[in-house]
Amino acid sequence: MERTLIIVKPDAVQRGLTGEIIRRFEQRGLKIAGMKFMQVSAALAETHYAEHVGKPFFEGLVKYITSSPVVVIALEGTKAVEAARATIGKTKPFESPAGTIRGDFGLEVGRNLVHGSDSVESGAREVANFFTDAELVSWPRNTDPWIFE
Ligand code: DAT
Ligand code: MG
Repeated sequence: MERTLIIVKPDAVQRGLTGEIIRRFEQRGLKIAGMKFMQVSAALAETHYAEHVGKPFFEGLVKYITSSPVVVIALEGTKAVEAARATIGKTKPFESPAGTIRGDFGLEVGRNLVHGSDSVESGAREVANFFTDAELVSWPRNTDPWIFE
């Protein structure tokens, strides 16, 4: 099943929004396949954000994501990537509509609370960057038949 990597970023963890953010994905029907609380190293941050190397905000982005612990979650479900991105909102919180995570809790692009993979390929790659196979669980959820047709 399609997977996406979610990161509850340092600002969201520090602000006590971890539960609220996970709740929104869980309520949507997305299923947790892996989850952990961790400190992201500079090396892992650079791998994760490799597509942004050389951009003016790259250094600040690595500093932000490594500044304090995060919660990383592998989510799966029908159209998991697109569904999670819609729940997250736009890259810039001030442009993000109310009802999205970034639109409800953020203002600035450098404090945008949560990461979600941007394509099916990125989802698979990013989940593998953060989780070993042994950390990912395939499990029958009792509500699956009521969420997945
Ligand atoms: P997203 O996180 O919505 O997938 P992205 O992949 O384009 O956005 O960029 C990754 C992160 O980099 C983003 O969450 C915040 C930061 N960023 C992106 N564009 C930026 C900009 N113009 N100025 C400052 N930070 C930016
Ligand atoms: Mg992105």
